[in-house]
Amino acid sequence: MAEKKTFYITTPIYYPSNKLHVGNSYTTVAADAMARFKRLTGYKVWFLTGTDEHGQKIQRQAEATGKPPADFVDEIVEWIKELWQELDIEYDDFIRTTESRHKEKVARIFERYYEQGDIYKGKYEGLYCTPCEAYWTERQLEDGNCPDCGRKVELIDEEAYFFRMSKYADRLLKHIEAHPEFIQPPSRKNEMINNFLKPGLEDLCVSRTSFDWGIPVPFDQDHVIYVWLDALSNYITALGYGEEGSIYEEFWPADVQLIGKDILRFHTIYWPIFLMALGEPLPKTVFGHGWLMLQEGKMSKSKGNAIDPMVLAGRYSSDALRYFLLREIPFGQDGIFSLESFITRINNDLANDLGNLVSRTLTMAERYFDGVLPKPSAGEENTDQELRGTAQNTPVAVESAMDQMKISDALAELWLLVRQSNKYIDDNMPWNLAKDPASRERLGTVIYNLIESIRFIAVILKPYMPRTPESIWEQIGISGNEELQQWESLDQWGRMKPGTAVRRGEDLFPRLNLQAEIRAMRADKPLEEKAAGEPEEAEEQAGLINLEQFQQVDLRVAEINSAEKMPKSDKLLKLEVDIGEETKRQVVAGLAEYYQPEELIGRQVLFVANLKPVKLRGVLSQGMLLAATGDDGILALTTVDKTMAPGSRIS
Ligand code: ME8
Repeated sequence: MAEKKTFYITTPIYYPSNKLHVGNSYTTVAADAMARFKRLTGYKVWFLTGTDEHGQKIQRQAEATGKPPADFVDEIVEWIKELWQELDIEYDDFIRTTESRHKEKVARIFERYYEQGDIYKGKYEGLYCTPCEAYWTERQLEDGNCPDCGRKVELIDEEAYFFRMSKYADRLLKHIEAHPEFIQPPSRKNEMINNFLKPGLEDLCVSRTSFDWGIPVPFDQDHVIYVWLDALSNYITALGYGEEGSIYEEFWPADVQLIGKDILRFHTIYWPIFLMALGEPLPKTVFGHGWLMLQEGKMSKSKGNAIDPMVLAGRYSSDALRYFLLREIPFGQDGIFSLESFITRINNDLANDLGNLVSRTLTMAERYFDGVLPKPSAGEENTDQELRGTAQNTPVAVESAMDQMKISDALAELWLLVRQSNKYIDDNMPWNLAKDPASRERLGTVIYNLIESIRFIAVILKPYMPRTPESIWEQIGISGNEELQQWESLDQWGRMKPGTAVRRGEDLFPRLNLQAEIRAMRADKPLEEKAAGEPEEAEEQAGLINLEQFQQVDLRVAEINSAEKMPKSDKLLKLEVDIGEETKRQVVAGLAEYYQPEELIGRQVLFVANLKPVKLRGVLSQGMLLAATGDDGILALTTVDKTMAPGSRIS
């Protein structure tokens, strides 16, 4: 058997300086979707994430809480791991830079640089931004502040080791120019070349002496290794770089190193030079994605304007959050996170498009075929061909988008199939086919095709939303059939077995009330809690009505005395109903497609008695019968479950 192709993907290792926000989750969710996609499509994947635990910033933060740095980071790292579990991040390894497997290798790497003359001792007198852990020159500052984060820089003056960056600058420039895929998206490449490489690379200070929370320089214990040299090495130390029999040979160089554009300089200038000095190959692609912004600007752990992904996933499900992050923002560009756009995506894409497709289809399969998947007929009509064509093209289109790291486009491709399937229902109107026994075979074909299309959708959806397909598989009766959940099973349309038991489950994504969600989240309390504490405000907030408003509707039991078809109308019936008043009410109702006039006589139905009379086709209608309408267009009158005196109030 041929060896599987490998795929190594990394995220930045996060500072455990504070809980992570939805912006940090964005990188990790995107990396997870890529990793899952590659696993699904047959690659042997290694997905690495972790935490960057040393440095002055963490030491200061720990001091501020009165905890030793090691205890301080332990707590946050625990939280981060829980978050990744909550968001279904399926990493293969989680590296902490405080682990000895990392520290020992970084010390050896530093020693080697020193021995081969890449590092020399000197004195650093200059500027430093602690939140970014970055050195700056006077010329690079913006309005006297750090050009990256806009915060104050500090003047430091200490003995330090320096790395001879300039020695490798030309080689790096050549590499970047010869490998257009190295810095992605391409727009970021020129920024690096023009702002940093062309003006000439200065040697980089790679040790500090004014604090001790770091990896000591092995031959000069007053120094700790600069946190970025320490951190960047994680991508190879985690693979066991330098160890006999490690997976390093198998997975390095990385296929994709995913980062935010804020740390592109470290990953496309320092990191490749550190690797060149070790004689190791460079990662194939460093992809700098855009920022997830709030309306008021960039989200940041230290600005205190961060949105807690744990709260969002807890309230709306991790699948919904993952979908939003991956779908809303074209990968690479900046995008705005707002609750409005999040809820709108849930309602439109997940509840209306996907959720309705599944619930309508399964309801019809239960109603018309007792939950047993019918057999499709041999022939195909135009709508069948369209649906099948879209379904068969979708895996190809999704894979091509993913290969170009266009995650949002991949989901857009998948949604074409979701929408095409909904259109297929509307085009074929199964509820009409169900009325005519001669159309039974056609009805079976339509239901079969819908379920097969839903299977395609669920298989492709899995890397992006790992939980939802499980529920779909359950509903379409293939949760025990792993073969039908595989990517390979999409090579052929029609693999669902007729006779499979299918069963409608809970709605995948109930629709949400936007206003209620906005108010509840603003109050930063779950809606239920709020409603209990401040009833009036909560009701108004949630778009609810109070009892008084409800009682303005005069609801009665109406008994149908007579019913007849309205002339020249296929839809309307003219009824006479008794609501306990002296004179009977005349009502025009759109029931003709669902009921024969004679079967209505004598029925007791719920009735709105104080609706303003209107004329329909010139006939006066004095009230309204209440009926339930199903997603599939089925209509059912609402009745009382005991015989009541006509006119009885409903409250
Ligand atoms: O920089 N939108 O760690 P960090 C999108 N430890 N992504 C965002 C974001 C936002 N608003 N805010 C943060 C570090 N990110 C270093 C990395 S790697 C060897 C060391 C993401 O905790 C983005 O990927 O500050 C960014 O690069 C990363 O979080 C920074 O996380």
